[in-house]
Amino acid sequence: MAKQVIKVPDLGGADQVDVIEIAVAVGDTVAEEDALIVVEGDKASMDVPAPMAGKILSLSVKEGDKVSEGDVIGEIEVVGEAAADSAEEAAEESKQEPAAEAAPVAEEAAPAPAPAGEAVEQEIKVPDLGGADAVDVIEITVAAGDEVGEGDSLIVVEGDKASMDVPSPAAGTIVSISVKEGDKVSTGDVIGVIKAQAEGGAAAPEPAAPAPAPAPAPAAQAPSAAPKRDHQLERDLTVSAEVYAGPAVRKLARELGVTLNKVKATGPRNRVTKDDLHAYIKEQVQKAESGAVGVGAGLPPMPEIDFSQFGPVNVEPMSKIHKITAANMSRNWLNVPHVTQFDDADITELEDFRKSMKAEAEKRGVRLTPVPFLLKAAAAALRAEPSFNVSLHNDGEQIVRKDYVHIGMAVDTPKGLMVPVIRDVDKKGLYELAEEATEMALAARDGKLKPRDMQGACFTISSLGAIGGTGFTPIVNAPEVGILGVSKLSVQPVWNGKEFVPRQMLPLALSYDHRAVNGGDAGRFMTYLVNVLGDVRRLLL
Ligand code: CAO
Repeated sequence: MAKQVIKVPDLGGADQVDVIEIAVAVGDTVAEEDALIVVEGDKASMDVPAPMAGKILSLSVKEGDKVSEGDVIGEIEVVGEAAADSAEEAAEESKQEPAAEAAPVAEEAAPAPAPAGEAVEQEIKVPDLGGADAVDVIEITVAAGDEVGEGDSLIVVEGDKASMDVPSPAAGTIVSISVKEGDKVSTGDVIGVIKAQAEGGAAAPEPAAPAPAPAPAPAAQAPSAAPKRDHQLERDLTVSAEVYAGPAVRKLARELGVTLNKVKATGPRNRVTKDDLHAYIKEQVQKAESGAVGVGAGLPPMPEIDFSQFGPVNVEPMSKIHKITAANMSRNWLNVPHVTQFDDADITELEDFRKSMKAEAEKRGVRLTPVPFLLKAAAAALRAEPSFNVSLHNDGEQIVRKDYVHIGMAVDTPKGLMVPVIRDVDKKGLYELAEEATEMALAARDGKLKPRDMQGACFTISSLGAIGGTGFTPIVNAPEVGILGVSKLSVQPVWNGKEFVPRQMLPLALSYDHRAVNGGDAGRFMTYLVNVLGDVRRLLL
């Protein structure tokens, strides 16, 4: 019998990946493509499949090891001619047995395991179709004389809602297939005969499950071929109904967390094959490893550009915060359907008041900038318009209504953007908010914020007023409902009904998650906010 070393296949560019699972043991008999070990790179995991059907002779890796493409992970012994020959002989012998003796066994109980090497002819039956009846045979995947492994697909049937494989009940040689494409079959129908190779009794046919309906084909004279995975097959009939794939492929897809309808099918009648699944995983690993933008979003990856061809450049690593911000921005931009509403708040009186209070604030050691007023006004608006103080639940089917008002404040730091959260803003006074905003901004710039200091906000304020600009469209910091972008205050001529008067106008841009709230909710929130900023006495109401 021929031996062959098993090597790690092309990992799609990944290197030194972790062995996270050993799926077989020495002595196991496997079919070609069966998963032997599972390896995991930084961002994805994949099976290392058996290069051929055979018996595992040795495994030279263990969980936790690191492997690369081409590394030897073990040896497999090909089940060669010799085995097939002895199976033939055994089959001849078994044919001498009177068929009548086997019949009652098939109806009542499991047959005794056949001695090692003995081949038994058995009928192959359509397994439980999970309630479907008279389904179409859409594909014949084997022919008489073919060697198959247990569980290998023999024919593919298709009901109203899905297609499924009829798997081989045992490893062995196909003697005949008695159906053809276009035929209709039901649970229990005989579709062919297999000469099953029993190995030391281990691969003996499964106990005969009582068929739900009598088989219309000739009465069973050999042990029933009912496969052992009926429950699995039932489930397979109901999942991803639009995708054509066999149970083995579906199982692998589930294990790998792959949504089958994303995989490009190359099999007959557009069926997803194991190779398709591996190709898909390989592509994803490649994309993930290369850090390509657009993974999973169906977007074409960004082209790789060598900027030095245009002029001198200096390429430096991004800070950790910058990388996290970039990932969050992409996630939020792609997941949240944004709408941005604009308005200008007339804060002439607010500014007069703020300036009149500055000296007093300074005596208390507090800087009274517009930010604490914005925090207080936004908190009042969230309380006044509770339909805006919400988040979309993770399941996309529920709305979370909040009875607290925590507001995030975007802070520009040398290491990147940080958003500390000020809690219970509605319950705090202006001085307290001014103090806390200053402390939080300092902590952010000194890198002293704890994870909890940046969690739990209902809403965020991003003020670029001290920097400049007339407006910008901020990105919602999901799962928060919205974000207020504040630009630079400027004096504008405003018509008061009789004349134009100079007023200090603050440009506001409110971006919100249109899945969680509608334009009406956002419009009412913004109008309330603008009115409160226009007359801060309203905060007392
Ligand atoms: N228009 C005009 N002037 C404004 C203003 C506005 N909208 N907002 C603030 N100012 C003034 C302040 O009043 C202050 O002047 P005075 O000292 O004379 O009062 C001056 O600008 C500087 O303010 P500041 O920046 O020190 O403090 P702040 O309270 O306005 O802002 C903070 C604090 C933390 C929000 C701010 O420092 C910051 O980091 N902003 C950047 C936020 C950011 O990066 N957003 C983008 C996120 S999305 O990419």
